[in-house]
Amino acid sequence: MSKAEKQKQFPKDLFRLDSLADDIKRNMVSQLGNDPRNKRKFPYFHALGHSVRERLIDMWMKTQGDYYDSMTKRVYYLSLEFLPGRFLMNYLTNMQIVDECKQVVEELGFSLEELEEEEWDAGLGNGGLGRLASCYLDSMASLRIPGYGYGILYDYGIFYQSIRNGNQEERCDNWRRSGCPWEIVRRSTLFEVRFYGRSEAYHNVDGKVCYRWVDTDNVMAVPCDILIPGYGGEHVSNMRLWAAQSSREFSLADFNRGDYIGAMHGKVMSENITKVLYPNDQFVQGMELRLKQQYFLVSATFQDILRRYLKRHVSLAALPDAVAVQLNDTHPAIAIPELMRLLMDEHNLGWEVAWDICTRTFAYTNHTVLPEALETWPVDLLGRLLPRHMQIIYEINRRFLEGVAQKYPGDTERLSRMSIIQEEGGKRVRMANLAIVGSHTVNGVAALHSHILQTGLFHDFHEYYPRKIRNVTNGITPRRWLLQCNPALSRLITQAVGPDWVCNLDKLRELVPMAEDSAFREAWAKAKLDNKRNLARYVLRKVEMGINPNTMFDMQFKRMHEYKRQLLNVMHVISLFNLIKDNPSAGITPRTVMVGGKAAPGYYQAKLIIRLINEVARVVNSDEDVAGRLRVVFLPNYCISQAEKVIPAADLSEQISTAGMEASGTGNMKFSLNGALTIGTLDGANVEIMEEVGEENIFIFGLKAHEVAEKRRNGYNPREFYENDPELRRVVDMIGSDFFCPDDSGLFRPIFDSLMNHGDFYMLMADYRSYMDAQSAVSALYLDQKEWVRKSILNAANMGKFSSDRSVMEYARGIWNVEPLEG
Ligand code: F58
Repeated sequence: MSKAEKQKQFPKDLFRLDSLADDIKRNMVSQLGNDPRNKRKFPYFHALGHSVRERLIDMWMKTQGDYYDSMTKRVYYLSLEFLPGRFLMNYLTNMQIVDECKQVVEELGFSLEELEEEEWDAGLGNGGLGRLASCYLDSMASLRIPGYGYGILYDYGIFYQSIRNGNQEERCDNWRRSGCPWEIVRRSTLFEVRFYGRSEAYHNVDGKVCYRWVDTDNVMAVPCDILIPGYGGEHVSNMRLWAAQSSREFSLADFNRGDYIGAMHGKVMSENITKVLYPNDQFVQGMELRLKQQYFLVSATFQDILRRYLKRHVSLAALPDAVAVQLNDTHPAIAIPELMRLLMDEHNLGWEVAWDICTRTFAYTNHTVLPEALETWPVDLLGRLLPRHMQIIYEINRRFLEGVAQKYPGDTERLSRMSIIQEEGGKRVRMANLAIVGSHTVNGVAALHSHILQTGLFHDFHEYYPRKIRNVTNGITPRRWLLQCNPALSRLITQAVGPDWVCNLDKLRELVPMAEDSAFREAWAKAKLDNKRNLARYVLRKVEMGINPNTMFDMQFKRMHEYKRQLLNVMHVISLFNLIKDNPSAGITPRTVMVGGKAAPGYYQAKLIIRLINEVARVVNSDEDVAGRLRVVFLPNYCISQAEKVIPAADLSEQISTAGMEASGTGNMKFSLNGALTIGTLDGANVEIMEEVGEENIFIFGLKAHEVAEKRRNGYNPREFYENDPELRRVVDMIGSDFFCPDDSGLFRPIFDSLMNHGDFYMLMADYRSYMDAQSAVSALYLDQKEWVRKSILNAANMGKFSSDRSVMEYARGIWNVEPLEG
């Protein structure tokens, strides 16, 4: 019996499906105080959620018990962000009870889809980094790897984006406003987290100088658990999110003075720590509150980790054999001095022993090479908020630099580059350097990115620690990103190759010969068309615009950022528009260009590009010559639940970042897995996608990473391209003129300037011509539907490598040194 079949048989009886309907009605009464005869959707969604979660609790407890019994090594995934999206369909899919549940819900008078739509996304992350964390939790649970996610329960997740008069507007995302059926809040299990105060030296009983952290301001951390079912529903992991709670109701001193509001102030301020997710993508803002969030997560998590560890161990010496901690970027890197503090100040270990434990416990994943996203904290700020940690960081740095100086005598420049403390421009702590020094392994997230870390950003460290920096290419979970989001295609694939692909994505390779079978191609094309029709209905509902499912759906959905080059996409749209206007009878491949993504609220240029897309859409969509051949849509509020609708409907996936700047990308993998063809640069994981699907099945264009670097070194002149390419000049001039903003003269001038007068940092001008050529090849191929569908099948068929199961196994074997539990 195959693994998938075994899993299919196992749990259904345990899930007590025959009593599901009764439990939903019972929960309507007991959890929500609602009359089940009152057929409102939200309370029914909620009651369904409770009834589903109840069915996982036993398995969850058993899983947690198994960890204790087997004394197995545990993996702690620390992340300031998780992006699970909605839970309902994820639970049902992984429990394999979607059809049964559908039937029960229908008998109660609802469709499953309408209840699904009642759920608000858990948007506790900005983009790729947070979603990756959620995919990895799914894989760890599915592979039976003892993993825990640790993060923050933000009251407000990533903001809700709407578009008014073409501009982005942000609204706060009060996602738990109406309650959340998935969380188990443990109000009586509190951990104290300390801030401020000072570090005090004292002599212990043996006369040794020790340090203690005193006069602190304290906040309580409340754990909130969310169950993470693996595929099959038998192994259920935990995601523990912390919420801040004041350590005292209010200041008695203030209250006694009659200052009631003053007395409440401290309480309100401390609970602010977990109020809101910072909405920046690829940019760090050095705010005190952000550092507080980071330490809050780390302190509460390590109290919990050590508490659990010390239940079964007497000495901390074996911590690295029982615990692996993965730092998701540098955001939780304050964990390194925190563990040192705990080991030395609270458990009386000496520096060398503590440092050895520490560096064998931590591993760090880097997700970016953009300088503005590399975290540094002013020494003043860190020293005020966490005085003892600052002391420890200095000592880590002193010992580290001693080693460096020994290896490279006299090389002071190298010393200052590698130092954890940056001296120039006011002293700051370089968190990436701290994370590298304090971890046994550092990894990039795609082959190219890891290579750039080794040879560029972290080159000094790579020379000093030749085996530390490695690669683990990102992956995505096939459960959510194919099985759940694309039932039409999943059904077809299961018919063709059996059900095992869900846990063994390499199985998709068996689809390769089927690409030559015309009946299979037809069925494949039909699934895509159905998905496009569904999306067209969604678009109509969301933005009141009709789109034609028989046109090519050309999509770019990701955070708005200049390096991702949504502007280059717009430039192509404008060129197509010009082509049609110049020759209204020209035969062009009809396209619907769709773009979606949030811009950080303070990122002016990204917001202006959103405005440009909307103005171009207005002009294009209202032009009679263009009608039926080109349409442009900006879909507001891109989020996980929207991605689940968009991705299955894509024909063309735009992955067009400036080479060398996108660490990996994971949207690229999701689109390709769902049968979209990629147009992209050789950046991030695109390189490996090309290797897997074959050069002939992907549209690659543009400068390569080393060429971008070379051009930057040798002096890049965007005007050269402007002067030599009349088509490009026309597009750029239209953007700079008032063509797209007749009522708001000069509106898009900053975009023109960025290309022409400020050096075109992202090299759109250099890549324009080759992008246009690649787009022409796309258009030509789309007219040959047989070939297009063939390539679409070959794309999905060759995506096995990009399963997060593969990534997680690489971490498990190569970095964490853990094996899946026997099952
Ligand atoms: C993303 N980083 C990378 N950071 O850009 C993307 O290429 C990669 O595929 C993905 O990580 C997963 O490895 C990313 O999403 C953030 O959003 C940070 C949030 C906090 C501030 C700094 C950026």
